Amino acid sequence: MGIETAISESRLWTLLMELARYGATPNGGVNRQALSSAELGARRYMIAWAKERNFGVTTDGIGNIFVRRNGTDNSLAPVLTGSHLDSQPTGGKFDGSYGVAASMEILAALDELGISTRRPIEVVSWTNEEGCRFFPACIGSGVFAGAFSLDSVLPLMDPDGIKLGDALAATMKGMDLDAAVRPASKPHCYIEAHIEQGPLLELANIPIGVVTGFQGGCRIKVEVTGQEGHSGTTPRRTRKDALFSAVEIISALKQVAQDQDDILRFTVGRFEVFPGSPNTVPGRVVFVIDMRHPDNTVLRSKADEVQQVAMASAGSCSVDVMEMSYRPPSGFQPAVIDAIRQSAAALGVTHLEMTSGAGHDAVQLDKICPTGMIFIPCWRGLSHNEAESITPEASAIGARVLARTVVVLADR
Ligand code: HGY
Ligand code: MN
Ligand code: MN
Repeated sequence: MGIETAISESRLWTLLMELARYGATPNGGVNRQALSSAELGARRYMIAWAKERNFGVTTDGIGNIFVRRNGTDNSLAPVLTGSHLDSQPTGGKFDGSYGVAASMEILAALDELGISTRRPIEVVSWTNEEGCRFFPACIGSGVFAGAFSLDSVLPLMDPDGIKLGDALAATMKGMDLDAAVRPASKPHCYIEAHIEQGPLLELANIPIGVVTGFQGGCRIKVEVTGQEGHSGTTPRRTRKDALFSAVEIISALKQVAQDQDDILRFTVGRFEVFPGSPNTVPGRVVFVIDMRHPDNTVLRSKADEVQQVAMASAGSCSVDVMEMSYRPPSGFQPAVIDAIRQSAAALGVTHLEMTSGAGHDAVQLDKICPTGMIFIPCWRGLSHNEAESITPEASAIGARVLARTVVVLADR
């Protein structure tokens, strides 16, 4: 009997709704930011769920959670699957938590059927995937993959000046896993199931996306400096209004980002005005650009253009442009994505090959082991929005393809 037969749509939906209670917002979404008390609630739920079923639970120095189901040969590297529990401030119930819940459902289904796998299987929840509270994104998976050192991320601060190290210490205390440190070992492979966060699968009416790679992305911080002044007395001709200059810069950059084929993704999601008093001319404005494109040459040249355009549009203010992160487009190795394709075919499920517009922890894992992703459709492609939604049926189809893929790889 194939593992997919024991994947329960209702049990998985219940798990998703249980996780959605942590950080639930009145508009039906979640505010479960990394290392917050709301996220700790979801972490503790996941740990309790695992312990009730006698799975091993460990953590590491950055607070990633690993739930382990042993195989017949535990000397072998595990198959790792999962995603993240942290969310955007006005996030949806399924971004990240779908991949964690679907992976947990696989362990439950394996136990229900009494199936043993050769390799151990580990379900992971990564710390700080979103990168909105603590920048950069994917810190937990990045430390695990060796892209960031733990020492370099602990001093990072959130917008309120809280250190990542301090928030992590509170979360570690709350998880009560001090004695359960995961022994350092590379996974055999990593598979992540995630909602598409875009419209393609729903538009094509196809239930499964086989993710072949990622578009590139960069974050650029722009600081505009003018001169604070009295709003009632400072004449226009002597003003150095940082807000007006920032608006000029963003309007000019919007033109630069206006590509004909609507492939470039250009967003200014954070915009801060200082001192923020209605009767003081703004002396400083800081905003962050998130820009993405599947072609590295285009992305690189657009990122370079930001500097030139900002200087040219700053008027009487000065401007400082800092490239905070740059990640070129990448593609997955064939091993895992071939296994996903074969699982979808074996289950008679149509799939669409696609690159991911969003970043995911899989980008980090791809650096250390064969990696792949499975997408499921979400309503109108909406995500990073409280109205984010999926159907129980779509959720189960994704979990069945994930389950078959995980078991096939765990028996290799
Ligand atoms: O920003 C991203 O692409 C991811 O959803 N955190
Ligand atoms: Mn996500
Ligand atoms: Mn996200």
